[in-house]
Amino acid sequence: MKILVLNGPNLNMLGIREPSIYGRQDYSALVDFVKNAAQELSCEVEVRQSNHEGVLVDWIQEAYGKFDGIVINPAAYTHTSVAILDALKAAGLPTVEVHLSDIMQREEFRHISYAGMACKTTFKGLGFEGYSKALEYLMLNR
Ligand code: CA2
Repeated sequence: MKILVLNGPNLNMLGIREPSIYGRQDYSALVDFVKNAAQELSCEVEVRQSNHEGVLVDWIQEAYGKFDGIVINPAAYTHTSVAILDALKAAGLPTVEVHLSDIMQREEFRHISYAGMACKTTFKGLGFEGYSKALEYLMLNR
């Protein structure tokens, strides 16, 4: 099973500010964590990050026929992007949404997730662990 892991804007800044919300570890630690989790689950992963909505849309479209599933943390685009929602629907791959923080316990504008409407489930508020849970979910529900 080959899974595309996508991370949205500012996640490359992890560990630099707001450690009380996102933790102290940086983005490269997140990539290492996801790769280790994939190895333990015997699945293949490709991990990408972009600050640009259109790039994320392109990657989702291109995943069709190349990957068996998507794990996505769309970051701030979660709450704004109908384009990412439409791309996920168009690609039609099993997709799981992840958020490091619990978006439902934060500001009201973070309570809506457009991307989540095309996802099988969401793991939120579990930090890095949410990504391993998402990979596991895709492996068990393929
Ligand atoms: O909790 C999550 O994973 C989020 O997707 C993270 C996004 C936020 O906009 C979502 O509402 C929830 C933010 C990504 C990282 O933002 C940083 C901000 C300051 C310092 C470092 C990263």
